[in-house]
Amino acid sequence: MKLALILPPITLEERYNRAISYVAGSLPPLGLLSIATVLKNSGHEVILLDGSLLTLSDIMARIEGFSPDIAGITAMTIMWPKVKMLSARLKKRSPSLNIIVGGVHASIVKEGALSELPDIDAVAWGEGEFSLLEYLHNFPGLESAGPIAGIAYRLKNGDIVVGPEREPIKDLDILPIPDRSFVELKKYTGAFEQYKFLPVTNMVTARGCPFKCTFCLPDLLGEGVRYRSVENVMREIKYLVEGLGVRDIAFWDDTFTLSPQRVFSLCESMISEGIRFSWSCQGRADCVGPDMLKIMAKAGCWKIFYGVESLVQKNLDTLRKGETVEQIFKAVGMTKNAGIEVEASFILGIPGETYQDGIRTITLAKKLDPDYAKFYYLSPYGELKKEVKKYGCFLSDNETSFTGSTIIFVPYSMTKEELRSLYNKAYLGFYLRPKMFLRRLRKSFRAAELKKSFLGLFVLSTFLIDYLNTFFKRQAGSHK
Ligand code: B12
Ligand code: SF4
Repeated sequence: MKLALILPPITLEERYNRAISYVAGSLPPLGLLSIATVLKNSGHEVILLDGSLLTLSDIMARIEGFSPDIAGITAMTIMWPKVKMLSARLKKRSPSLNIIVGGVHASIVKEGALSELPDIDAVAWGEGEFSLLEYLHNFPGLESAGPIAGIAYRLKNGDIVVGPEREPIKDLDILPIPDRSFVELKKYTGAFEQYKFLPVTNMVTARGCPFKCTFCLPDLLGEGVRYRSVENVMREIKYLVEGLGVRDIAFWDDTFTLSPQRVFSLCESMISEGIRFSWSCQGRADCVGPDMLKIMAKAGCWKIFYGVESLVQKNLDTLRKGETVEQIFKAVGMTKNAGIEVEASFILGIPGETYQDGIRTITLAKKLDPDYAKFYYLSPYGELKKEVKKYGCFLSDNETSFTGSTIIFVPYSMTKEELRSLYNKAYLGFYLRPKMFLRRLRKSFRAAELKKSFLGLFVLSTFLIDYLNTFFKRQAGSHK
């Protein structure tokens, strides 16, 4: 069977916002890579078209040349309208092309996608490797195939066959290592804070997260956490570093530091096998300790990302983050002591958060002093989305606005102007500090870092312009 796996065309400006797009970047779509490899190994002919790098006309031209039987489209929420547009274009070009949609947003809406998107034939939720394999196995005889786990599909008479839940893949080692020949690795530069050295790429060593933060979707790929074995992870690292010349790996596990024992084993293997590369990962403040951080640094870890969210305890509790402000300060201090850089992200506009709370988070963020800080407006996903209207004004249901860089929710506890002013104040206050200038100056001896510094300054100037604009408008308003 011939299959084209597609991430819809989306620019960095559409993914984030104009200002952030200058320092943003993208890395390969790991979900599609994993699926492509499983299908290829089963004898299917597969191409992967990544709309982070390709335009709509590039994609249509590649489809024209390849003439697939099936198109599999992936999408996060922000890409959902693009799926609608792309599926319509594809169907118009070739009415017999079968279109299946999967990924994050499809896993939220499940069979509802079939009524939302008239041009798609099927939708898959959760892990896609074996669902899609089974779908292909039954294709083109779907009319008599019966339910397929993890998939809902349309019959010719318009009826919909909804399959049961698919069991999460228990042993991740049965999955092949994602074959990077489906993409041009060197074309991906990653965002500012995603690499220290180029070429950089991404991989995952586990799936799932045991925590239940209200704004998140921890069970997307199935409940609970599943780990790949250390040997299996090491094979992928060697393939990337020794085989493909990758110098930096971003581990995209939800919480890489979840199991201390496993982190130790992984780091010990990286050290003893002498593979030279830098890497970064995502951690939680309550899942790190000094010994763990020390061995991570020794194994090449240069940065840990912490989703801090807020530095006001009541707001952390509202989000059911399960961490204390004290733990966050301690974890960041320990990470820096181990010689690892820190990236922290913060959410502004949490239900019940006041303007003063926001100011306190910004002030404390400066005290916390991570190397990189990102500030987001609350984009309610998960549990919070269902009840968000209880806590404030929900300004837009349009999926494209769920970027975290657009205001779509304003809690009753502050005004929209206050929220916007907090966002600009946060970026300007955090980055326009002598300490940050000195830090960047020290790094800027390397060409890649110098470029980052210039782009960073440019982005800050756009925040400054927006801040001044809002300030003068408010002044003019108060003189009327
Ligand atoms: C790494 C990561 C990032 C990275 C890079 C993301 C990127 N740009 O691609 C960074 C740090 C930059 C990032 C940023 C953001 N992220 Co993010 N991120 C992740 C994370 C942790 C891992 C993604 C991943 O690669 N997973 C591993 C692969 C194997 O899984 P997968 O892609 O889902 O694919 C599987 C299935 O979905 C399915 N599948 C996928 N596609 C298809 C297609 C077909 C046809 C089929 C059949 C099946 C199928 O099969 C695959 C294999 O089993 C996820 C959480 C998670 N655990 O997935 C969040 C996640 C994707 N991010 C999320 C969010 C909200 C964001 C932000 C908007 C945060 C914010 N500011 O508010 C930003 C903005 C992103 C942007 N604008 O592009 C949400 C998405 C929510 C949503 N409804 O869209 C997630 C789910 C986390 C959460 N909050 O719950 N993110
Ligand atoms: S925010 Fe992080 S810790 Fe919380 S549920 Fe999501 S992935 Fe897990």
